[in-house]
Order: sequence, then C-alpha cells, then structure tokens
Amino acid sequence: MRTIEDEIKQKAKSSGFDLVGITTAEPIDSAHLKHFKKWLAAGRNGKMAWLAKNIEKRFNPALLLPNAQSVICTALNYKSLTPSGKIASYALYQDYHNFIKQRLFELADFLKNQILKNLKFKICVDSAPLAERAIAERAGLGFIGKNHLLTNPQLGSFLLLGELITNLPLEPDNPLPSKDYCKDCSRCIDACPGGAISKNRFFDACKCISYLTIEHKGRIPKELKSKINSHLFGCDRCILACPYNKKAPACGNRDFKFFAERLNLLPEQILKFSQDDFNNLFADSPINRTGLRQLKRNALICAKNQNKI
Ligand code: B12
Repeated sequence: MRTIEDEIKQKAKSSGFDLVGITTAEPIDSAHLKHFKKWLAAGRNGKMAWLAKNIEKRFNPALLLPNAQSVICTALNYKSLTPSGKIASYALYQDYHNFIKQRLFELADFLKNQILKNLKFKICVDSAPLAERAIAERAGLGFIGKNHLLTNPQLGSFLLLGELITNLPLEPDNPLPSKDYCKDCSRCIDACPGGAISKNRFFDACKCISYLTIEHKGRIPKELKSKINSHLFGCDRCILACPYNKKAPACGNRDFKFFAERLNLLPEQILKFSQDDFNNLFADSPINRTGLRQLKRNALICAKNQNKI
C-alpha cells in the first residue's frame, strides 16, 4: 500500500528533485552544535558574521516553525558535463534558490490540498538558519564527506539542498549506515587551492576560494591572491577531486536552465563589462547578488595571475 510518505516523495521527484528524504523536527545531534560553536570561536567563519546569529535555531527546526513535526529534505543534482574551471558549476545554472523554493512551494500546496488543510510550513534554501547538510544527512540523503559536502554514494556531491519544515507528522527515513565513507582518501584536501580543508575537519572559510571570491567584501589578502588563480566566482576543486563525483550522473533536469555562455568568460572581458552587460548575463544567477564591482575585483586578480595585465 502506498503511504503518505511515498506520495510526498513521488510528488517531489516528479517536480524535479533527485533525492527526497524525511526526518523528524527534533534537534540535530548536539555534536554538530558543539562543532559549530568551536568553529565560530576560532574565527573560521571569516567576515560571515551572520553565521553567529540564530545559532540555536540552526540546529533545531522546531525553533524555525512552531509545532514543527517533520522536515522534508530534497536535493537537486547539478553536475555539469562541462565544468568551467573559472565559474563554480552551480553559478552556470539559473539561480537555484528560486528554482528550489518554487518547487517546495508546489509541494506545500500539494500537502495542503491532499493531506492537511491546516498545514504550516517553512521553506529553507541556503539563507535560512538551518544546518542543511546535517539535517539532510539525518534524512538519509547522504553522508558529509571530508570536503564538508553532503555526498550521496550514487549521485556524488554536486547536490543543492532545500528543506520543507512542516507541522505534518511523517514517518522518518533512516540515515545511511554509519561508516567511514571517505576512508583514507585525501584528494579534496590535496586539491583545495587555499588549504581550507584539513584532516581535522575544521574548515577554514578564510582560505576557501569560494569564500574569498563570493562572500569576502573588500581587498583580498596579498598572500591569497595567487591561490585564486583563474577562479572568477566560486570554486569546485574539492568537489571535482572527489571520487564519488567521477561516476556520478550529470544533471538530468532540463527545467534547471544551464547558461553555456557563462562557461568561457575571460577576466579581460569582465573588466570591460558595463552594468548592462552584467545584468544581461547574470540576471538569473547567484552571481547577481555578488555584484559587478566584486566580480571585477576577482577578474583583476585573475588577469594579474595570468600575466594578462
Ligand atoms: C556558509 C556557507 C558557505 C561558506 C562556508 C563553507 C562551509 N564548509 O561551512 C563558503 C562561502 C566558503 C561556502 C562555500 C561553498 N558552498 Co556553501 N554554504 C554555506 C551555508 C550557508 C552554511 C554552512 C555552515 O553552516 N557552515 C558552518 C561550518 C561549521 O560547517 P562545517 O565546518 O562544514 O561543519 C558542519 C558539518 O560538516 C558537520 N561537521 C564538520 N565537522 C564535524 C565534526 C564533527 C565531530 C561533527 C559531529 C560534525 C562535523 O557539522 C557542521 C555543522 O553541520 C550552507 C547552507 C546552510 N544553511 O546550511 C551552504 C552550503 C553548505 N553550500 C553549498 C555549496 C554548493 C557550496 C560550494 C560548493 C559553492 C562553490 N562551488 O563555490 C562551496 C563548497 C565549499 C566547501 N567545501 O564547504 C551547499 C552544499 C550542498 C552539499 N552537497 O553539501 C549548501 C548546503 C547550500 C545549499 N542549500 O545547497 N559555503
């Protein structure tokens, strides 16, 4: 017999998600909170001061939605067959925040109409204070690898996450069997240009090319400029190095729009961009939020690294 949980999963998959799992709204294992507090205290969040707000909420979905009972966790595979090397793969597609949110709203409508009229829900995609990888891990979507990414043994870690917290009680899924999925592999640690990933699992955002090119405003420390190499926006090196991604299938969702014209942008082209050029190319992109000024800052560093100016 088909259960409500089966119907929810089928609905989510038919709207384009590659993975769906359910967990309770109970607090996330306190080891995560402990790790997070230690991480902040060590200043590894760089200038992302917003991460120090709502700490308790981040690890307790019930603080994000009163009377929360369940969390429906989803993942969208965004592996590109043609990675750019200069622009992080996720930014080659349309803005995933809107894409995922829209589909989670549709799922909420479905639940409201079919299952619970009095449905209360909260949608989280990236910006909400919810530890998304930890909750997705508990819902059985994958394990958190040494590269700090939620990794599914079959689909790899080119996965974007989104959650629907609801007051609907649902039967939770089990996490994957507990084992050392990365074993003694250290490819992501070796591949990280800035040395942000280490064996002790203490991620140093200040050394991450993604942080430096996307989140870090203002001047980039001199000693890190060469590490940026030709990365104009974000970095996929720790993902590309992961063996789980070698055999993973590419994104099969044709509705998730891919912009091939973003693949081979040159720093010297970006340096000449007007605001209109920028808007035309990145209107529907996570790059839009970062803005032209910061993209030009990155382009200047890349151009100098390549001795182009
Ligand atoms: C801040 C942030 C960043 C920062 C910091 C990254 C980081 N690793 O924390 C920066 C700007 C650098 C960044 C970069 C990227 N990000 Co980001 N980011 C986030 C955000 C908003 C919060 C992450 C966070 O809480 N960090 C806090 C620290 C403490 O996390 P952590 O050190 O990894 O530790 C956590 C776990 O790994 C685990 N853990 C680690 N060590 C240990 C040890 C013990 C003992 C235990 C129990 C647990 C544990 O517990 C911690 C808490 O859950 C999330 C969205 C969200 N709301 O969750 C997206 C998110 C993690 N990012 C995402 C993506 C796609 C990226 C990039 C790939 C983008 C790119 N290509 O440029 C890179 C990847 C860099 C990397 N290897 O982590 C996706 C990851 C999807 C996935 N498959 O996992 C997320 C989930 C957004 C989304 N909705 O899809 N990101």
